[in-house]
Amino acid sequence: MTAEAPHGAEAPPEFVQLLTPEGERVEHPDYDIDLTPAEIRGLYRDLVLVRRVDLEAVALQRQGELGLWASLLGQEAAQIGSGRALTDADMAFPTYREHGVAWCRGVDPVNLLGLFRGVNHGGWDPAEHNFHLYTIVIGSQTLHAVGYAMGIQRDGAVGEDGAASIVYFGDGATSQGDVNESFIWASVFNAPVVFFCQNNQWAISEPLERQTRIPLYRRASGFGFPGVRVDGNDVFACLAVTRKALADARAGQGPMLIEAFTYRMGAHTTSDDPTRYRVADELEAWKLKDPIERVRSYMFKNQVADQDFFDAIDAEADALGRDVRGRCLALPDPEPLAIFDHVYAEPNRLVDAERARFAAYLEGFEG
Ligand SMILES: Cc1ncc(C[n+]2csc(CCOP(=O)(O)OP(=O)(O)O)c2C)c(N)n1
Ligand SMILES: [Mg+2]
Repeated sequence: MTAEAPHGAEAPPEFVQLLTPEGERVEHPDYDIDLTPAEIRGLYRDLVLVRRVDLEAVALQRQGELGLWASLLGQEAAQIGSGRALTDADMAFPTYREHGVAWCRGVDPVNLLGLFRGVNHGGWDPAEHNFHLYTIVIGSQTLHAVGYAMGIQRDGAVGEDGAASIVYFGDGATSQGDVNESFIWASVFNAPVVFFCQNNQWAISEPLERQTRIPLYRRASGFGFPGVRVDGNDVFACLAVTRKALADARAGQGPMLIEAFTYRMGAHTTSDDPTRYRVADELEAWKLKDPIERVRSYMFKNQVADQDFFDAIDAEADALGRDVRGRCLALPDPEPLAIFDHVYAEPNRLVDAERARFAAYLEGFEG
């Protein structure tokens, strides 16, 4: 340890990896997983298709068709691996970047685009997909997820056939009070919740070293529950670790923090220009750890798929891109008064008054 090394940073971070960037399968004593060739092909398909939807969304924003888009580029494995670990009964709480998890929950990508086009106010029914609405207020969804998990506990929906909640947040979010408070509640109530932190190294232009002096997963021990760092660009490892954390949570073993160590390969959002604050070398180094390439090379080397399969997936991705684009452009503009719908489940006097005032204002344009 040098004089400059931060306290608590003595031990090298542990890192669960099952597939190297070169596509070599490696063993892990705690988190191994047996995947059939069909399951591996399914994961590869998911990764490619969500990347394609994301690419189309960025292009649509650049063409003025979306107001904004937060790209998931580089984070596909973290999202597909964890998303495919969920059962139908589990509940997921996303940020604004979890398009891959939304895909796993069966949310139509056009609904996501509609939100960023400003023509829907969330677009999907959280109860139908067990996937909550996107959350822009950094970290707030961690409290919602813990509250939901405590509800699961009180409903007695525990055990093998029970449910757990999982909440997604970024490295920057770990500095929020909400996230730290949610850790405390989860810990002392032993709530069935998995904290899934995608450490993509950046919070807009703030680098990881402005959030923490110790690896993020080690924060969990101070709150009294386990934490683990997983290779966030390794879809097998993300699946294995999340599956175990969810099973433990359902079985009554309480919360777990998973730090998926990954990289935001694109801009923070389409409003951001990362060349202003990070060097090109960094991106080049992470390109070598691409989450899709390693699965592809593993599949090739192990005859899990042939060229026809890869060609078919590429064709499917192109067709999906075209379909999503077409349906996005065809989305109708909403009724102006629809913004007041679904604010509360029950009638609300304040919202009713605002609706009436806005309706009167709109009538001023008629005739
Ligand atoms: C409470 C709150 N503060 C600030 C912001 C502005 N903001 C939007 S995204 C962001 C950075 C989040 O970084 P991180 O948690 O690492 O997630 P990432 O975008 O990298 O996925 C900030 C500060 C916000 N949306 N909410
Ligand atoms: Mg981040």
